[in-house]
Amino acid sequence: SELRKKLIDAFTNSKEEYLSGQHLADLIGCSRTAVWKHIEELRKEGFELEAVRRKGYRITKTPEKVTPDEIRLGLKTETLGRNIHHEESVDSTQKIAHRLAYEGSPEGTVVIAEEQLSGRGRMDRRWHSPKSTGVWMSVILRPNIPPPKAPQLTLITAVAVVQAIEELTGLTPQIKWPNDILMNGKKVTGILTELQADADRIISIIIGIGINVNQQLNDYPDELKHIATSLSIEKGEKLSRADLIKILLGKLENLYKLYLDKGFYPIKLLWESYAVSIGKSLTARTITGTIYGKALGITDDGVLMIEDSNGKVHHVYSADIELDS
Ligand code: BTX
Repeated sequence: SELRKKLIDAFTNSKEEYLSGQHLADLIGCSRTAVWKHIEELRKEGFELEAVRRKGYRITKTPEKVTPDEIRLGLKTETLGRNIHHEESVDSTQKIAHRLAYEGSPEGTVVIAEEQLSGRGRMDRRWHSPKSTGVWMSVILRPNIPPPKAPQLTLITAVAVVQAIEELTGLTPQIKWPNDILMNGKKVTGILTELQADADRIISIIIGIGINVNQQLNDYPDELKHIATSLSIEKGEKLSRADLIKILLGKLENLYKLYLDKGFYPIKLLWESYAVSIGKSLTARTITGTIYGKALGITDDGVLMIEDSNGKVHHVYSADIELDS
């Protein structure tokens, strides 16, 4: 609202000095009760305010937002993130990115939301995306590749996310084929790759990336508490989502260029160096059935190879993987 904007401006101009309720009321032209109400609203939005008798209010902490300005500041990419849509609350950033792609938004367009009300995973599963704690982002790419190669983009993105997390935290996550990124065996990131394509040509690829950044264990619903983690839980400190996004867009752009230039092979080597599943016994649930066996690796196209107990090698294009313990 207009009053809220004036209130924020007043605090911005006060440069951390205390502002009394009466002074604020005069500045923004409302009653002291109204000032108090707006201050309560700010607290609900994530601001922390200190109130000291006879002195007034002071903002001690702002909610960490990822505004386009904050992301563009210092961004080193040529195309990725040059066009940013930032939303407060959406169903799913994928939905918005699909519409933008359809309407012709350029390659590198990024949709970021503070919160997703129905963030989605693969096969209509849900992705828990609480307010201002994670990176909920969709990236539009328009590679000139045939549709069957699209899953490679998931693997490229996984490598980019791992490299970005490494740079930001100094910790190295692991990749579980095809799209899970794990720290200490728990999921810190999910990747969802979707397509708009003709029979023989990709029109656009929408890459959805969900990274848990500042959630604490109690922020997760019970069913996720033992399978999910966040960068903050692993690192033991709060981290900047804007920095993570900037680093990630840089890594993704570099790997994407490498891929368009040299093909999937160099990506495959990087991917394998982070993969947790290679050489392990696992269960793969696919649409056509369940395969038990040992993961041999991925093909040059990014397809998972599993050897079953009869020595038969299965090529798996899409599945849920459970590592046998
Ligand atoms: P997935 O199908 O591999 O994983 C979904 C499963 O992961 C859920 O069934 C649940 O068990 C678990 N899960 C849900 N939320 C979380 C979470 N926050 N942390 C860890 N585990 C969780 C993975 O699908 C792909 C997720 C992509 C999310 C991005 S966010 C931006 C974009 N917009 C959108 O709607 N989806 C993508």
